[in-house]
Amino acid sequence: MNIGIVCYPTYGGSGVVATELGMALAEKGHHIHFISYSQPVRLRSFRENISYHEVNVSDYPLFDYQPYELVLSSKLVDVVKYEKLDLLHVHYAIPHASAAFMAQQILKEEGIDIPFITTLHGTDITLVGKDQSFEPVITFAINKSNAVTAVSNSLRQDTLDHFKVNRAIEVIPNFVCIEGCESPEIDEELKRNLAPKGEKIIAHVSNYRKVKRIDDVVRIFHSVRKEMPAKLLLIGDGPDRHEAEMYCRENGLEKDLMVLGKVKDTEHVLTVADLFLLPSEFESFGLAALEAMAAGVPVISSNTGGIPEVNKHGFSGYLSNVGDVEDMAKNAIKILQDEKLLIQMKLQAFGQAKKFDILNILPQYESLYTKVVNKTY
Ligand code: GMT
Repeated sequence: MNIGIVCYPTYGGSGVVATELGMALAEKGHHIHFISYSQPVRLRSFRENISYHEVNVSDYPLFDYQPYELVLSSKLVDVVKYEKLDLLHVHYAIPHASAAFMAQQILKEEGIDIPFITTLHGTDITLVGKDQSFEPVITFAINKSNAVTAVSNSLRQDTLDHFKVNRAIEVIPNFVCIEGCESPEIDEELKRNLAPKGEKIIAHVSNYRKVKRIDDVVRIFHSVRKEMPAKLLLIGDGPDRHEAEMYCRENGLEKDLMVLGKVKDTEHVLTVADLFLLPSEFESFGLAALEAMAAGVPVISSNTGGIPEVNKHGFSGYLSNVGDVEDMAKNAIKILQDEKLLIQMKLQAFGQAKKFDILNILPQYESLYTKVVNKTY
């Protein structure tokens, strides 16, 4: 199949999922066209069957805000026509779903029929989506998509609760590559560099926005640090990261804080961690937690949104109510203080991640693509 994938190119989960999906489909022989305003960060190298089409928004002084959605729609028209696409798969509703609908209508005038699938990822529905100024367009674009998927049951339900949806929404969960992918070895040298005295390593990966509750991350770490030698690895970047650094300085924890920023090989770095923290206010899925589990790292998380579908309490980690830093710290200390439990939880976290192996998820997308293209959906 000749498939156009529209996504955000950044470190956010939706862009990661879209890129990994496209790369896996290309490996299976599909022709994949990534369409975005910049090359997706996870698209590490160009391989057979993959091309990238950049959406260029020129900086015209008349506009205070450049009309990205219109430029994207025009680009979609162009790519569908000249690359003879069978299907568009857009990740994140805003503004990708409405841009795809616009392109579809333009192409219809020219006798070209292009179906599009919208995958809802989370903040497009739960945060931004609930902003009334977006609501009519999102509702319309969801209802007009040829198929809609959500990354968890929780997100599917949220969409039904908050929008006037008059169509089916399928759940196709996010995934990681385990079988058939090189499983990253624990980098002992990196571990020694980061924790020279064998300190326990606690990791967090995010875009450091309010919803991630970075304050809770450092407070949990502070409580653990009172009980044992430990290091905190902060991976990724965003507005609240500075606050975390300030907290650590003010509380004498700066020597135990490692700020790694936007590393490209997160899965490699995660292998050195003993525990992963995800105390978010909301997560439709929690891809960061799944990636940690795939690296054999147990997860201390909140129990919000789709996280309980990924992290299993007492098995792959522990879940607590949002903001219950005390409970999260207690659970973290429990795992880290008991070597036997830690080893068992590491194995179980990996076992739980295996359920989301791309081998199980990819056929679900392929089957949906076939049905949508053959109009049997
Ligand atoms: O978490 C973010 O802030 C980024 C956002 C995105 O769209 O890139 O993530 C959302 O999609 C991910 C991939 O499906 C999910 O794993 C995240 O849980 C979801 N984030 C939220 O719901 C806050």
